[in-house]
Amino acid sequence: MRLAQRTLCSADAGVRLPGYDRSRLSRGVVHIGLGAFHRAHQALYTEAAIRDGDTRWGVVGVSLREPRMARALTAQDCLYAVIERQGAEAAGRIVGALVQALYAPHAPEQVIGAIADPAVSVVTCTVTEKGYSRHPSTSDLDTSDPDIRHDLARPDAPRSTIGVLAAGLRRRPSGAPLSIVCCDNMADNGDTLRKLLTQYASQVDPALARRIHDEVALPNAMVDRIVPAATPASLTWAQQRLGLRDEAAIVCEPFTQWVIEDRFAGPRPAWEAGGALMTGDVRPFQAMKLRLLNGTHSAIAYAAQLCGIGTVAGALADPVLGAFARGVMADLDATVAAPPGYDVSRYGKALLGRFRNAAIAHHTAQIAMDGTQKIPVRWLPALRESLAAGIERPWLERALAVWLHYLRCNGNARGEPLAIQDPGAPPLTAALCGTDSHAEAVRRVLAHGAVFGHLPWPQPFQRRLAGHLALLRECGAVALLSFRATT
Ligand code: CS2
Repeated sequence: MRLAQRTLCSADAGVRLPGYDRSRLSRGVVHIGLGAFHRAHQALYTEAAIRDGDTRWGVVGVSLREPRMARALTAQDCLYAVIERQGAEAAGRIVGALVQALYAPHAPEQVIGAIADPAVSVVTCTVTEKGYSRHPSTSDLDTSDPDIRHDLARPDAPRSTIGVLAAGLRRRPSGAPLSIVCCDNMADNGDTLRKLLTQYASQVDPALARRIHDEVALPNAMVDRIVPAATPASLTWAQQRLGLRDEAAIVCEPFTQWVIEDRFAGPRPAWEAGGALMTGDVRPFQAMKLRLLNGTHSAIAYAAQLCGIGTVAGALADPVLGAFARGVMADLDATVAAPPGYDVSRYGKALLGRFRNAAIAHHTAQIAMDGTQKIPVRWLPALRESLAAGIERPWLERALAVWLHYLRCNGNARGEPLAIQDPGAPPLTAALCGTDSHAEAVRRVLAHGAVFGHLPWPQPFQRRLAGHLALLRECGAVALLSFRATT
């Protein structure tokens, strides 16, 4: 039997139901990017606010890129399950906060109309780092992006995240303040989105740019929860657990965190009901999370991909990769200032525990995607700051070599092909493969300012990187990453 409003009563007795009358929900939030992360994160904080009795916050979910999820959710009355797993423990709930699921190319007017609706005072976004049409080297709006070019020519029929937000804002009556919360893993994510949106608006309609300045708040936010993409196996497991078939079911870790800059233009859901922390300054939380969690994640992902290890927990269980993960984390830990009340080392230890959660299959291929967007945020600021202070970060430098090797080699240690999913990767791969000299490959790849920035990298660092690439080519990842064991 499929999950729907009328079949809710058949859900397994251990599964928590929404517990409120969904017919009383009005729409108050628009979310762009209907992926698993939103459904297992922000939607649950909104669900908690609704459960507390505030029915203004029904969520209109919007997919910009693919129709499958909006279709699946619509077919089950926008209900879906989130099941938290850790070891043998599992706790499931069915979420009722979503009131509508739209695929923007099929419902452009409804999407723009929802953002323009004065009853909607909050828009949240999870569209991945590359979904903001940001030029990687300047962090300005990438006006060569085909979707932005299209939207600038036809602003009333937008395709990009920025274009859709701007079209909705343009149609909003003035005097209806809106808050847009970017929930992607970017440093200063709210400020970045404000800049991109303003740059776009200035080209479409200068009055809109002024209104964004006056009426739109874009708080920075740090989001955290490990939410693997669904697989046929996770959907089947969820079905057994729920007693119902749910095409949108999510299996994720129990941990969740949301730290939000307390800077809103109008009303918002009381996300504190779900444990959100409102604060004056999100930056220390962002730096700690982006470097320690995401930075170590990326290092694990590329090393595991080279070794043919499919999941994060599998990588942590491997002695060499486990030591590598701890080393990268320690290198990153040394570059981070603790947010108030935090012990960064304890935070790091807890992260390693979360990574070891084998009950959720977090695929290293998923984390390895879009490295050219992720590495400049996760590793390079820490590396730059350390080198400028004359400090080597041996594990992090090895992680960088591993990523570059991943981009240039055709297969993993088991001879299986590597399916690199990163639209920004081809120029780096070409730079790395265009020469037999490792030193020259390093020189050429670091010259890609879009990823590595425009300041020169110290020569000794370049020589170390070239040495790592040579060892990777000759002996493979395990040889490079076992270095502490052999010295
Ligand atoms: C991961 C993140 O896929 C990735 O790049 O590092 O999705 C990570 O799981 C989340 O940011 C955890 O909060």
